[in-house]
Amino acid sequence: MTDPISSETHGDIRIIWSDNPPVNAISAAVRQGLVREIEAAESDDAVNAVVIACKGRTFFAGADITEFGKPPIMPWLPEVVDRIEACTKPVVAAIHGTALGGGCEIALGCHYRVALPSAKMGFPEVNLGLLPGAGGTQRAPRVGGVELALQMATTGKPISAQQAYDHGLVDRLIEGDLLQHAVAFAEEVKDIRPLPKSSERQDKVDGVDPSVFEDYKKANAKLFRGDIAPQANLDCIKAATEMPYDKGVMVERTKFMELMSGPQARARQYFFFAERKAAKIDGVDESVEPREIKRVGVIGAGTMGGGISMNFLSAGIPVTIVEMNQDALDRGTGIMLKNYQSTAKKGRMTEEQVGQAMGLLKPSLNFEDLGECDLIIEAVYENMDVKKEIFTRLDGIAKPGAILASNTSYLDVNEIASVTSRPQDVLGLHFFSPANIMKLLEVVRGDKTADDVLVTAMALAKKIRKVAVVAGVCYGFIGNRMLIPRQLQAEKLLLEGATPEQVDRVHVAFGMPMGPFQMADLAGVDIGWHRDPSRIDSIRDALCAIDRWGQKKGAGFYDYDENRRPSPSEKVQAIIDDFAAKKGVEKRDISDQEIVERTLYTMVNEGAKILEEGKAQRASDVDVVWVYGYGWPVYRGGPMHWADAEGLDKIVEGLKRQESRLGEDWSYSQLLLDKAEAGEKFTR
Ligand code: T1G
Repeated sequence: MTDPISSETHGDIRIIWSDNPPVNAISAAVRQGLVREIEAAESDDAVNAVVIACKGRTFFAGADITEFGKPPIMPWLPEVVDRIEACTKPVVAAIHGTALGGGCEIALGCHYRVALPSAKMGFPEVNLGLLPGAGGTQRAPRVGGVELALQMATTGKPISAQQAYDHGLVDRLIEGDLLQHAVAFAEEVKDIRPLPKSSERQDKVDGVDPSVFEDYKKANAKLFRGDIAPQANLDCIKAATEMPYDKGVMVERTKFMELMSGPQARARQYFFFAERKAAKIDGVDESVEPREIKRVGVIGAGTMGGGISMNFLSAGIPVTIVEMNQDALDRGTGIMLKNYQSTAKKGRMTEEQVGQAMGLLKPSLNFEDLGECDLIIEAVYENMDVKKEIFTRLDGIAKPGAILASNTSYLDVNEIASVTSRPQDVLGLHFFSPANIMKLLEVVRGDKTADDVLVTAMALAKKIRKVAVVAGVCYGFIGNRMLIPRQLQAEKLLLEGATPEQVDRVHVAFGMPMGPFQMADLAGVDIGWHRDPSRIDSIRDALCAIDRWGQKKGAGFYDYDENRRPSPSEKVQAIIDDFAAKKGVEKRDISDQEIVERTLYTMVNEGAKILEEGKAQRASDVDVVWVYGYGWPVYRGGPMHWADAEGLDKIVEGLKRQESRLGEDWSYSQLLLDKAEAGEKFTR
């Protein structure tokens, strides 16, 4: 293993280099090398100042997460940062790329910081269920002020070099060659004493009104719901305003260790790698090249078609969008423009960028225009006959090598592919609504889908900033298939005595953004409805039959006021009671735990079936789908990681407890039973 740390000398300035691709993670070797080189520079009389810089694409991007959970290797990072700060000669951090976590802390341990304008600094530890554990919660407020430190540490969002400079976290922004200017800066400051030590600064932490912290928490309440790390970060920064550095840093260490040993940090660190693993396709050689996608065709300018198109337009990829009539086309493109303009109004894109994006859009009523596209995505009515008719036409129009994708959310992609002469070029691209916002993309691999088509889809997903997960062909793929048992049990629970509010409350308390019935009302109670008001086989049918299709109709499982605020509906309760009476279902008290077991444990069982049928590549992919597609709380890692944390034996026990109520179609996943029996886990 080559030593990632080296040094060179320019005149009387020592440069300490880190070269630890891909992101200069601060591994044990990096930590050991930094201490070695700082001590060497300090004892070398020919050296009057030091620059710490990184090769490759970024300054240190943080501690090496792969070391977490393993026996610590000395020196640990706090010691390294303190050693840099204690150096008797000035140390300058030369920052490019993303100085994150421990990388930001190393920079703060330096006496000075210079950065490229394109650089970013941040404390993403909170996204790992942690806090900056190498003095960052004490140094950042001392150098950048309490407000900035709170924002960085509790949100995990990086700040620009300009913002860092404006708040004093960076001493100079460098236009041009970073190293050359960093050495020049070191020359300028080499004789200045006393050395500016972040840990000794008090001006920005003395006399801070404690109400700042309560106010911040009130203004950012969402951050503090569920996740425990944001509060710990706030507490440490508050400590920086109440006690000297050496006491505050003990508070930081105590809280860091508490978080590190807790289930939320474990879940978030698991998820960090789960998300990256999802991008890998088992069994496809890394050498398989993606096809070039210069123009995308979208069939259907409805909510999905418009949202899907926006993803490509925003990534600078031209789109030809096709509709059946001018009204539908105008309505669809109008909504796309309105969405862009509201984004621009929020300052998240400029008017010019709106113009650029819309300038790449080619609306058309002519199906033949799709002949110029390299990827064509069908986003029309969820009906197999309609889709088959479209793919039959596409087969005759699309150019050779064009990829033909369906945005279907449930239907059989193999059956759709079977009407074409090119099933190897067909797959599913299941976007989640709203398609221009939701990050999840299920890439549905047909039996005949070619490897390079799959590789193209995964590469394109990254380009349009989606988190893609490969799914096999089955009804509902991964996410929606696991919704089925959840919704089935949720509706059965209503007949047995639970209310929509109770079921939803249990799910929101668990950490979901909304419960099954709130979600049904938002997405549309009529999704998948057979449209026959005379046929009433379920509570859903009964609601659809009287136009209670959800928020869009002002009523669904809940009543809604003009601001779409939900309230329990007596009418719905009457429908439920009537239905229960007709079915002869006895009402009884339902415990919250029963709701968890019948809706969440059955989801885990379905996830296990998806795995045993090979419809997901790995358990962590199932978790990525549920976090990004449905808002499963990351601090619980995802359904399969959560099940592991609960204990699979406990999951099986719970299901057995509920078995008599789960319905005649209920069956156990053999994989779940086997793993529970063997004391194994899904996600380790
Ligand atoms: N440790 C180990 N590996 C890492 C890593 C890290 N910190 N960051 C990235 N990688 C790997 C990643 O798994 C992937 O590997 C490859 O690098 C490229 O990453 C004490 C405790 C820097 C913005 O949380 O946010 O410091 O899949 O695909 O999209 O206070 O990586 O190729 O095998 O994400 O260009 C705090 C985490 C740590 C930053 C680049 N730091 N990383 O994004 O590439 S905790 C973080 C990122 C800490 C101290 C505390 C991103 C990135 P592979 P990538 P990218």
